[in-house]
Amino acid sequence: MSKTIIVSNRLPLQVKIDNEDISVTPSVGGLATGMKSVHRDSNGVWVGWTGLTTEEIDVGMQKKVDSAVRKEQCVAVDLSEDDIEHYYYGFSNKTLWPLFHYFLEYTEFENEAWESYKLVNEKFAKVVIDQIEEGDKVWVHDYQLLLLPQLIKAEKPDVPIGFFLHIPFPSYEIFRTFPKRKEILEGMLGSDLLGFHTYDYERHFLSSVKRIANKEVKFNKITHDHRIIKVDSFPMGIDYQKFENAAKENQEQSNKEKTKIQRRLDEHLNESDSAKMVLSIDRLDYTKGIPNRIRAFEYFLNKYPEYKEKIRLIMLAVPSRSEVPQYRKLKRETDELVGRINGKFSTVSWTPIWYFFRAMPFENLIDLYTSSDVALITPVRDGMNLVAKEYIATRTEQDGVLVLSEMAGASKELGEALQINPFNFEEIADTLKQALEMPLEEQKRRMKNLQKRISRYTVERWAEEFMTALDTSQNFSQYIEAERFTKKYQDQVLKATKDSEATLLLLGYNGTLVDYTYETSDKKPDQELLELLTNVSKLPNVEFCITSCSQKEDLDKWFKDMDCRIISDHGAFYRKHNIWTELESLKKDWMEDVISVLETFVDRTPGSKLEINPFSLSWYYGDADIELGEKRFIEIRTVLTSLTSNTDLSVFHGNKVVEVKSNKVSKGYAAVQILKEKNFDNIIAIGDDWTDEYMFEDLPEDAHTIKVGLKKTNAKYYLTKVNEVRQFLEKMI
Ligand code: ADQ
Repeated sequence: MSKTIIVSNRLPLQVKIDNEDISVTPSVGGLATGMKSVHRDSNGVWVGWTGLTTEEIDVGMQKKVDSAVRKEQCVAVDLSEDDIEHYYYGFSNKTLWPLFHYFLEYTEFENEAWESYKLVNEKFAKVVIDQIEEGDKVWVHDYQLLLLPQLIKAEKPDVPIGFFLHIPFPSYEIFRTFPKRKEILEGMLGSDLLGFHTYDYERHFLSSVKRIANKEVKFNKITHDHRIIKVDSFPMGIDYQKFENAAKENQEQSNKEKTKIQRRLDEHLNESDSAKMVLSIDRLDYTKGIPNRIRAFEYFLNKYPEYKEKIRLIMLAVPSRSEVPQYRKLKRETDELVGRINGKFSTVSWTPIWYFFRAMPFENLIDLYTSSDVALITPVRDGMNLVAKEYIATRTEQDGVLVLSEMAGASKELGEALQINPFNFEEIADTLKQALEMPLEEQKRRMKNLQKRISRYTVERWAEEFMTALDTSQNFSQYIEAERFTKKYQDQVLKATKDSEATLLLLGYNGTLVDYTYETSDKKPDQELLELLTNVSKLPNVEFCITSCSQKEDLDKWFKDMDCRIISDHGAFYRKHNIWTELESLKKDWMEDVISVLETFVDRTPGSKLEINPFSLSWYYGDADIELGEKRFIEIRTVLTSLTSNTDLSVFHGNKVVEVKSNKVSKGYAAVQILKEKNFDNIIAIGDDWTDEYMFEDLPEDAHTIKVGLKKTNAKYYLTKVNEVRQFLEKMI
């Protein structure tokens, strides 16, 4: 039975070794819940680190740990102290985390950490590859494993790989500053499906893919390495039921059953009718905007002194990454700020901020959520922020107000929350006042809508939608409207060829028989291809013709002694029995006018160039800024279409090229002329570019037409790469 292999830095469990005893406790976090249907319920395997370094596990214990972990459907990747120091605290948390959260001033780049990051990604790849069986899928999580998809794809090209990034993807202007930007993108592009929390991250990623990796991007699809990679947003949700049920139970508890925290919270709320509680919960991380929040709270108390002694900010911060200097600095700063403000405002009976620096058990979290009138969540950057969603789920009476930073991914979905800019203290103070004074009806109206949305799009649903998208990611037929030229179809065409009296085989050249290149001098056929074509030319019932956009002089030189036909220059010239003829006598008097138009575009679009061919003009913008190129392309198309109306000229758009040529020059027209020579009872046409599309269209209905590459086509079938064309010809021989 096929399975999904989930991969994340940490396994969803805690391993403890006490003398000879090993205890393994599964964690109940959001991700583990979301993945349940993919992992626990369907034979899945989770690959990751146990949390114990190899130095912490005695040699004799290693096997026992592995088998204890295995019982939880997990497989451990062994990491040493050194790995954790450089790959985890180093590259992941001192480089990628700050960079992706726009903290350029915190972003360190050290080669040693990068080397360790590569090495650990390779360690993960090895373990994952060992687990892969026929029909399996892989789902990789998060920024610690950005290189992993490509490492797996290189070894297992047919295995569908999904990747989800839990943190923001930064804008191109930030990402471009990073020394290993290309390597990171290449790593991610090993995936078949890439998921982000929001459309903004998706858009930033695609922009970097276009500009840095120079890949073709159409809407949310990237063509890379003979594959189509789909990029989409999947906003992660929470286990809604769990939070809602816990909140309901919490409300039903009698006084005796209440936790200590709950009793203290109640005391505060009972002090006066107007006592209010404002809650913030985060990991202690500089991205969460904690100092800004405290300062904004101070600003609020100064601006609205009537709230003194009535309002309390409960700030819960979970210790996090304290090995990284910036986190220690943040801890000091937070302690000082809380101390200063409490010192400044406290009275005998009131302290404005209650600050807890620790993790809390689940029931205490629920106490806090259900007791707070306002949740004040003000990250300066946050991939999603699940705390905001958890607060909503616990408001069973539909009261309470969420004040949320517009920099959190969650803000895109939570439109009814009061949204603030976390750098604007004035706005935070005023919004906090608005939240505290919001009429109950309005609270309910907003909360109801928020609940409706996040109770529908839960973490389980998130995982399901991602998996469904991954399942269909390799079905290219939906994008290109042709069928894959599988063994079954190949056998049919080969049989038709064998049975035929006379087969005509039309073969494109650059991009069909050799890998596509812009440079003419690099297009020369290799020895292997020459031998292959020589053997094809010896087949008694097959006549083949190379149909190319290249110039006749080049083609003539490359295929000097080959017994084949050639159509050159997009279909302008034809070689048969080594004699060239011009298929149409063509006028060139239009060229001068069009050249002057195209030259103005070359001047205004740095990196673009004009190519003057005997019968056509081409404007290439492959080296221009991608977005400027696309913008100019739209302008040029409009100008040229009006210039060429009522003439026998046509304007075409190819791979970063606009071409103007006479309608009479076409591979389709040329191919039809060959068909007039003789009665071919079997026709096979293989080509990769837009000029071949005319040939596919003009050939008789029963011709076998095959597109090379993943683009929308008029052909019946498609192959993805040159190698597959050569293998097909090999079979024909
Ligand atoms: P985090 O940065 O960890 O996650 P968040 O999404 O808010 O941020 O999740 C925190 C989780 O920890 C919540 O489930 C919360 O209940 C829990 N938690 C917080 N404080 C706690 C405490 N003191 N005690 C116990 N539990 C506590 C990263 C990204 C986010 C993204 C998530 C999921 O940074 O942007 O939303 O992954 O993709």
